[in-house]
Amino acid sequence: MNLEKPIRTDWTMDEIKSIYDQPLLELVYQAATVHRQWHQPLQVQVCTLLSVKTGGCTEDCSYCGQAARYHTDIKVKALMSAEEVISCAKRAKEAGSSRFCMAAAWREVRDNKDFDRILEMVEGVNELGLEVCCTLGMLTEHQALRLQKAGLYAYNHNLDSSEGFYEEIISTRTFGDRLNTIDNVRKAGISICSGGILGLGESHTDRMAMLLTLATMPKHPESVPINALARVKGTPLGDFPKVELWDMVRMIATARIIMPASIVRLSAGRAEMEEAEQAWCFMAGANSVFTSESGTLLVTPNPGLIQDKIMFKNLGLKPMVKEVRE
Ligand code: SAM
Ligand code: DTB
Ligand code: SF4
Repeated sequence: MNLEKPIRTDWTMDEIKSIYDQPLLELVYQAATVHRQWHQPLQVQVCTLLSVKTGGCTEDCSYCGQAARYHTDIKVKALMSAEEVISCAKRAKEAGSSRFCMAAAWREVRDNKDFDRILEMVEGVNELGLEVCCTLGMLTEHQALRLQKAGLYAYNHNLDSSEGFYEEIISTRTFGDRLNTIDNVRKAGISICSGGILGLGESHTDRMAMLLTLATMPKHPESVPINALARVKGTPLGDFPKVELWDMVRMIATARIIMPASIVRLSAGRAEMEEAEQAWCFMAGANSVFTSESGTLLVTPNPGLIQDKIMFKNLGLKPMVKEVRE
């Protein structure tokens, strides 16, 4: 904990704008300075991501290859068995991950056998001594509590974009639904992982507005994933332009400055980034990445374990052993 400067939850749009709009190198320098006041800058949290249920989702998120209504090449895969998932988590731990995130292509959690199986997975992964995370769609307060009791450490639920832009990309749920689930997760005492995606056609103001929502929550999300749109053929955004590196750097740096204690994760987009480009993101304050055994994120490519090992060595980075919790 940095005692000199408190964590602020009263940021204004004007203040965020004056940080975000700075000349890039000045912004990166400031972010790198804040990063060093709050974190060990050479430690990067490695979070293994596993898609435990893939595709066939009823939502219409226009960026997502797993939405059933778009014609993509993605193969639908039923919910994995708890044994399979737990042995994957074991291998992730051996390979240096400290967090294991299980993702399901669901709109929301239902109180059925599948949820019981998820709870079994959470228990098993928790017993391995890993920080267990899930991202399963919307949750009620009661479901969040059941997950917490099973040993869930964190829940990923992204805002994705600004409130104003939200309905341009998703019509089957609202921004308010997202906030409601985040509230339910918070009430259950689970750590929050929430961020968004760049490259959906949003403006810089939308990006800042999303950061404002995150940074003015009563407590900042403990992790903030910043994703670049992973373009999936067949989705409405499949042929959108690639997100510029400097846009990712600007977003990461601003997030680092306004949410200094949070883990900022360089999430989707790494497959299309050179090592030197990723290094800019780490310099700007990113201190977490997603990895996976399969070399895919959920359904799109991601650097493999070996490639990341080489990058860590080249940049002098070390996998974070465990997140320091306030
Ligand atoms: N179905 C649940 C939900 O939407 O909350 C959990 C899984 S969903 C794949 C988790 C997050 O992945 C989404 O909220 C979104 O931020 C991100 N995501 C999905 N597709 C993406 C893409 N093509 N590019 C970048 N991020 C993406
Ligand atoms: C997050 O912020 N990014 C991850 C995770 N949370 C679950 C997912 C990114 C998905 C990228 C596209 C895909 O592979 O489906
Ligand atoms: Fe479904 Fe999640 Fe993809 Fe939206 S982002 S379509 S809710 S899997």
